[in-house]
Amino acid sequence: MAVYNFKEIEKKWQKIWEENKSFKTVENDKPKYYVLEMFPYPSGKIHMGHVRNYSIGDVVARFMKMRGYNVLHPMGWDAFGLPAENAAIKHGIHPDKWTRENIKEMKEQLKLLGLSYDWDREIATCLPDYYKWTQELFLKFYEKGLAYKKKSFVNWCTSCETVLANEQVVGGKCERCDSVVVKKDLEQWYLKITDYAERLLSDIDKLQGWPEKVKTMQKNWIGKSTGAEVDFEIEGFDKKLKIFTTRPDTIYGVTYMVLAPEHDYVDELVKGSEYEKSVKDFKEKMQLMSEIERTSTDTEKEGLFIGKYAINPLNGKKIPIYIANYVLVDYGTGAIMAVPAHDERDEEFAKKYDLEIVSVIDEDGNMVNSDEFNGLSHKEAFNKIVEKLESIGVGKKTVNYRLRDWLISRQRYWGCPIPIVYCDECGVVPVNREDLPVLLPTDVEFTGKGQSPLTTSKEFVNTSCPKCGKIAKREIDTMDTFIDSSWYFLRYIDAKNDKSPFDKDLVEKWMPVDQYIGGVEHAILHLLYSRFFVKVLKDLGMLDFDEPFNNLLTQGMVLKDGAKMSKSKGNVVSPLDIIEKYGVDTARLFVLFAAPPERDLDWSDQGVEGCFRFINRVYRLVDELKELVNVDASLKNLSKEDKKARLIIHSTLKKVTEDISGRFNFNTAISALMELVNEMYKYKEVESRNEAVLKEGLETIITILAPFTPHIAEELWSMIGKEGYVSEITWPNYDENALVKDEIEVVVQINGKVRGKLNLNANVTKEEMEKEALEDEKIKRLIEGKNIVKIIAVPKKLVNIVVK
Ligand code: ANZ
Ligand code: ZN
Repeated sequence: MAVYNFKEIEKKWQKIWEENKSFKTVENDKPKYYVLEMFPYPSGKIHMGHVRNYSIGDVVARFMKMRGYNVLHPMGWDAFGLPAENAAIKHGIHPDKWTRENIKEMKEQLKLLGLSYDWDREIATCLPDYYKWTQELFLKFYEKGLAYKKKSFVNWCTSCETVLANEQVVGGKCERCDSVVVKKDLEQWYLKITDYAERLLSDIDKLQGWPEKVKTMQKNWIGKSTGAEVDFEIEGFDKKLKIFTTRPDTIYGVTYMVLAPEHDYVDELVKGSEYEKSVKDFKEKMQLMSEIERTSTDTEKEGLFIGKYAINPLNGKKIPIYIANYVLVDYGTGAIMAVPAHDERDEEFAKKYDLEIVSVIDEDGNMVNSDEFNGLSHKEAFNKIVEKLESIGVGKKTVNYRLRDWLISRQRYWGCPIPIVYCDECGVVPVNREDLPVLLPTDVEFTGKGQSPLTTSKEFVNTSCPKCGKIAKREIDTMDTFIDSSWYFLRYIDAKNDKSPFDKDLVEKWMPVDQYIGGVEHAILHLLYSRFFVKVLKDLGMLDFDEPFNNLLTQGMVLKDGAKMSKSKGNVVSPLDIIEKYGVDTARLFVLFAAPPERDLDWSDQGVEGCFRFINRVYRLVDELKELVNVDASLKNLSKEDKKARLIIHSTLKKVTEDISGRFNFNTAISALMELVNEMYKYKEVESRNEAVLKEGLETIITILAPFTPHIAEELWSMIGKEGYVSEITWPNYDENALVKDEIEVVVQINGKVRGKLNLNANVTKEEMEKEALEDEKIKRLIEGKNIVKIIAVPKKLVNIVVK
């Protein structure tokens, strides 16, 4: 008996695919299908999360190819970033070398998975032929006024010694190293994503094929709120204080004002006063606290009076001005009117500092203590008060977004250089196009501290001004790696273009991505930034669509014993070990079978064993019958058993087709396939078995296996003597006729109680059903001597005989 030698089989087919360039995408007239998995950071080793992500994508790609689409399925490397630089600091390996070696290693591992990638389109964001175009895009943003520099308080990781985006600060700590994040005042580059806040928000409605949860996260991140800006006069101060409120209806309840400690006015307001020193101390204290800490509901509200008063523009009331931890400088206007009766944060603060609390809305939601607005519902009052503020020129209705501009400067070496030069005469000057790419120098030192390591390369830093030619200095910060990944899906389409980032017509043809697959951890940033890039590129005339990803699948995690696999927990299962022991087809089958793609998946050694046994079982079945399927046989004169077998074959094909193309229910598709294999084991024992039906069964099993476990599928396909490759056949349609049942089961009831079952011709009429029921021996006995009152027949289901 032949043994399933997965090592040999998998090696053999991977070699054939590679030699034949089986998955190279060439332009043709078939409908296009672009399936994309989020590209990995080249850490050096693949983990189960990768195996799962890429197996899911591979099933989609292989299936859609068999369905007749021209499939684009590329892979590449998100290759800039901190780990490479940390390796340089720790082990003295240059980031470039470290990254290239990791890519090489990981690529070999990915190839072991038998994924249907067009490797000719491979990209790595750290290579000059990629980042040249990242720089080109940066300059386009710059020319459009969408990239700008400003000095501001930024999140500073005390350990990585670099600036972090808001998104990279989690619970007041650095997302990467868990160290405390503080505020630091620095000149930084930003991208003006806030200009696109409204479009990024309203276009979410176009994303029909995205999970609701991801859309909600994006909406909350953009955080639109409608309210008003109101100007308050400050006694003895010539500038007005602008505040943002979502509740202008509560303006009669304002009992104090709060400025963010970093608000521009604060120093001026306390200059030379008795409050100067305490304000300075308070500000210093605030700098050590992260935004999240400051605004957390667990953090005690804290602040101080700064000796000044504001005037309420509607009732002239004099109100004290405070600074406090819970008001942030870069939200709204950085200042608030405090209404302790109707805002919890203000209430907590007012109680602590013994401030007045004035209620302006009663229990029914109607206005009180609000002059002419008394008695209105607070919703009506909202509009009336805004109108009044507008009419007297002290306020207006506004919309505010939580979304901030995207801070992209990193004080790091291993990133895309920002193509900007500083000249004493000309100021900020973009590098000339013909001088791109600005290459990363190699003669740098990695200390891990302070400024970007790029400062240590004299050759890099010192340059001449692109405008006047005099001595000038280069920008030493590099770009956030999220920029690299905001356009990579466009580059795959035209990966070798050396004239521009991509060809417009090709991108028009292939975009949007039909199916994007990746981790939910990218639900906000990467997806938002990619959407932003596409909108800007559209406005630049470089492409002509609004959204990059039509359908999004966020796959669940791979867990072991209920916990995420991690080195620290010591529960990591290495994909390479599994592949060594069982082969990659088993590994793929397990991750696809054990849970639906969106759900978390629990690793189970028995589950893996089970999948391995299943593949063996299929292998033995095909091996036993492989000669038989070549004998001449036809699908004529089928017996009852033959028809039943065909019914199972074709209903499985139908179910699998629907499960894959609908909601990617691979697990239920695979379990249907397992049942089919069982049925074929039974059917082959039937004495009068029909070889044509057997052949159909085997071919169907192998075809269904092809997207899931491609190596064994090809092997079996050749074992049954097929020419060519199963990965290249057209996915068969199921036979409607085979699904038609010859016989149906009809239930017979007497006075509503089930008393028997009849096997009747599938086309039986109501009258025939009644007749058959009354003629059945068992039923006859049961109704003997009784009076038949009524017979009710439900077509093809049931006959109920009512007797007395
Ligand atoms: C008065 C008021 C009364 C407020 C009331 C709320 C309830 P969202 O929905 O998040 O936009 N606020 C404004 N700017 C702030 C800042 N820089 N730091 C901290 N808080 C700030 O919240 C808007 C509300 O948050 C604003 O409306 C303001 O308080 C506060 F019964 O004004 B409100
Ligand atoms: Zn100059």
